This record gives sequence, C-alpha cells and structure tokens, in this order.
Amino acid sequence: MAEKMSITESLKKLVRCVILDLDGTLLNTDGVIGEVLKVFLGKYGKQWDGREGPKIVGKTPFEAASAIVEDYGLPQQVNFFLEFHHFFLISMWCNIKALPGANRLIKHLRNHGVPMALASNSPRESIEAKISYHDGWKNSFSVILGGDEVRTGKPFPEIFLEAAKRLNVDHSSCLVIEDSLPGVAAGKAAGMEVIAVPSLPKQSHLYTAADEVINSLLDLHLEKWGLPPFEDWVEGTLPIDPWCIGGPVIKGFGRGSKVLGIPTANLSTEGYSDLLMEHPAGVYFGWAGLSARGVYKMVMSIGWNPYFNNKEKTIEPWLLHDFNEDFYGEELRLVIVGYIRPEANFPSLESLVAKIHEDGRIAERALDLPLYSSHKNDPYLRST
Ligand code: ADP
Ligand code: RBF
Ligand code: MG
Repeated sequence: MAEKMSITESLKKLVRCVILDLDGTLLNTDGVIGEVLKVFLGKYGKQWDGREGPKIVGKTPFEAASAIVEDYGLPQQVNFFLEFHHFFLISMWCNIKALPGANRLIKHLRNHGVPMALASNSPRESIEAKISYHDGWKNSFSVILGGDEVRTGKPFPEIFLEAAKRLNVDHSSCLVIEDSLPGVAAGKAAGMEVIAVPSLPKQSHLYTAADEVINSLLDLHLEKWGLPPFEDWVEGTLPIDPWCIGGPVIKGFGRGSKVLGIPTANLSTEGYSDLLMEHPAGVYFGWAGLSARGVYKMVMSIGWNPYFNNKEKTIEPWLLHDFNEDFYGEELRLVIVGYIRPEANFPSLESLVAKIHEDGRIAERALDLPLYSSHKNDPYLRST
C-alpha cells in the first residue's frame, strides 16, 4: 500500500518534449566565468570570491555585468566590461565542460526519439560556439533558441513558448530542465512542467516554484513524466566515468566513528577542491588502496558536510573492512566507479546511520559485478 502511494505521488504530469537550458544545466559555464572574473577584477586590485554567484546565474550578460560593476565599485562602464568579458570568454569556450549527466541525458533522449529544444538567454552565436565542442549535441536538438531571438528573455515565458511552437507541440506537453531561478520562473509562466537542478549549493529551498528539485542530472527519473526511463542503473548503482583521488589520511572533522560509529578516512581538501567541484554532492563507491595493506571496497560521501557547515566540499570514504586500528598518515588511493544517491538531510542520527549502512551494502554487492570489479586492478591503487 505504502509503495503504491509513493508511485502515484511521484507520477507527475506526462510530457512529450524536453526543453533544456544550456549554461549551468548542461554546461559548467560558471567555472569558466569565474576564471574570467578573477582576471578582470584582478586588474582593478579586486578579488572574485564567487559571492556574486546568485546575482549572475541565469541573468542576461548585461544584467550580470551591471551587478558586478556596481558591487565591486569598478570605474569602468558596463559596456567596457562586457566587451572584455566577451572576448576573453570566446577563447575559453572550448574549456567549458559538460556537467555530470548532460551527455547521458542528451544521448538517452535522442536514442528514444524524444524531441528536444535548447533555450538559453545567451546569444544564438555563443550557444552554437559552446555546443560545437560537444560531440552530437547540435544535431540532437530540433530547435535551438537564443536570448537574442526573442523580445524578452527569461524570466519571461516567451523563449519557452516559442520553442514549443517550433517543436510543434502544445506548451503543456513540455518539460523544462533549468538551473536558475529566472529560468524556472520562465518555464512556469509558460505553463510547463519544470525540473530545477540548482547550480549553486544549498539554494534548493528557493526553488519552490519548480515541480521537482534535483541535486544533479544524475538524479533524473524521467519515467515520472511519462518519458522513457534510463536503463543504465544496475542494482541501485549508476556507473560513472571512473576517476581517481588520493593522498595521506588526515584527522578529519566529521562525526565519524565517535558519533556515527562509521569511521571515514579524510584526505586534505587542498589541491583537489576543483576536482570535487566537478562532482555533485552525493554517495559514490569504488576501490580504495592503502599502500602497505591492500585494496578494499569503499563507499563514500562527497559533500558539504551539512553538520559542520564547512565551505569546502569534502570526501569521506568508509573502507568496507574491519581494521581495528587507525591508519593516519598512510597514503590512500581511491578509484571511484559509481554513484548511488544524492546527499540528503536526515531527521535523526539513527536514520542517517541506517542509510549509510544501506549505502555500504549496495556498494559491497555492486563491486562484485564485473563492470566494477575490473577496476580493482587499476595500477593507481597500488602505486606509491
Ligand atoms: P576522523 O575525525 O579522523 O575523520 P573518524 O572517526 O572518522 O575520525 O575515523 C577515521 C579514521 O579511522 C581513519 O582515518 C582511519 O585511520 C581509521 N579507520 C579505521 N577503520 C576504517 C575504515 N573502515 N574506513 C575508514 N577509516 C577507518
Ligand atoms: N551525511 C549527511 O548529512 N547526508 C548524507 O546523505 C550522508 N551520506 C553519507 C554517505 C556515506 C557513505 C558516508 C560515509 C557518510 C555520509 N554522510 C552523510 C556523513 C557525512 O559524510 C558527514 O560525516 C557528516 O554529515 C558530518 O556530520
Ligand atoms: Mg572521518
């Protein structure tokens, strides 16, 4: 009965087409914009610290530039800033990475013949340039619309309504996927279903207008909208492109064995905060190598460590083995091969602990599958 309830509850309005935002939804544009702003503000002796993030995400370039010029009290005209920004950005377009799950989503919808549109506030020309570096993207979209091709950009609904018109479908059968508040507002004003994937951490409470808020594109469950489900989940896990991280084990600042009863071997965040920024907060698993001991199954969280409210993203690997001792200072190497779930807030310590143990069992089982077990032999785990 409980199961039945949750299925009907989670079933949303059925749709036929998907309209995607580009910057912050499919592409990690913010990283590159941050680079540009660092250089530009540096010229005036100012330091970009990312705090204007919320003011520029989802805005037109002019609005974003105005906010920066005003906030930092720059002597320059907004137009001068925009021009600099524009020329510098052009040289950076090839460096913008696809966000986790973006390629997977585009390929999946294309393979299942679900019509897709791309609707972005950026000018058409920059959209074309940015997506040209990503194989197969351009041809996957039946419609591409830039902010310069409509009278009013997001938060107004026009760009989405025009996209629906060009897709030849009613606005009510479109699903919008958006990272920004103006984008979500535009989608709802267009009478569409909207999934929000906030690109700024800890902002999800602001997205109340959206029909669903998810942590990353990895957490999309398209069947809720009547679209073909992803078929790549295996036994509660999603295979990802394997990646590595390592260093000496340090004394951590989590609640670890003291409070949770689950030891987590922390690594210093120094030197790999950029790498962690690329990965959505959540639970992952893989193999852990300890130089003098061996290779072990491992489940870990990547997160903001909600309890301590730290500024840096951290990882907390739990090696699925009884050591009966500490191993501070030893070199720990991780190969991360799969994803389990997004980071969540738990109402009680008991429910968090129970969930982490469940994550552990899922990882333990999955790592025996050939798909994941082959990575146990990765030379990275044993090198020193
Ligand atoms: P800390 O505050 O250092 O993070 P924890 O209570 O989380 O303290 O314990 C982590 C330490 O426990 C690790 O650094 C490691 O030395 C040790 N340890 C023992 N068993 C394990 C395990 N199975 N997985 C991870 N760390 C373990
Ligand atoms: N803490 C959370 O608050 N939410 C989580 O979803 C969460 N998932 C975790 C999953 C694993 C596999 C591990 C090892 C820890 C997890 N934690 C989670 C604990 C978190 O990393 C951190 O230790 C505490 O939140 C700090 O108080
Ligand atoms: Mg720890």
